[in-house]
Amino acid sequence: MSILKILKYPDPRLRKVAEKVSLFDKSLEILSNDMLETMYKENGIGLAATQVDIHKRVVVIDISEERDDPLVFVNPVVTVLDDKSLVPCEEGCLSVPGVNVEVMRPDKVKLNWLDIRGNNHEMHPEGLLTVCIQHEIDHLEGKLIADFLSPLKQSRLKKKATK
Ligand code: GNR
Ligand code: NI
Repeated sequence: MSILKILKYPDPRLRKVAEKVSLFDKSLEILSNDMLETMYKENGIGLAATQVDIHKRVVVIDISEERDDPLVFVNPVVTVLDDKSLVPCEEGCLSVPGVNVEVMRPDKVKLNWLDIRGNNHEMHPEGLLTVCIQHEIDHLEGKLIADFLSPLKQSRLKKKATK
């Protein structure tokens, strides 16, 4: 297994839109294991392939207290079931160190994904998993929590990150 390098804001590679996975081979298993190892080393609760400069729709998450419940989501899709039910969360990001941003996200969603063998799954996530999977899918679309800040705070953050 290997630790991968995490891209940091404002690296333009974080803005690429990731491509769907269509090949369920050994390299996908290696990528997801390397992403999990990298996430654990950095004490994150999630990581999107985009953050390690791999532009494929692969996400890993572990929201357990014991850090012993690794989850892998390939081609994850969230469908909002009730667009009026929003929850606030103070979100951090390994690619945007030093900031926490309060983001409002839909709370009632359906999640569809494939596992590393290419089998379909569906669930109705709850709590932190609902927030985290949406944060990770944002990465796959090239979106960052910095984008939720006011223009003034964004320019201050960019100055700080590039000086
Ligand atoms: O470690 C992380 N914590 C976190 C907290 C609240 C909402 C989302 C997250 S994800 C983040 C790791 C990360 O940057 N994933 O892309
Ligand atoms: Ni992030």
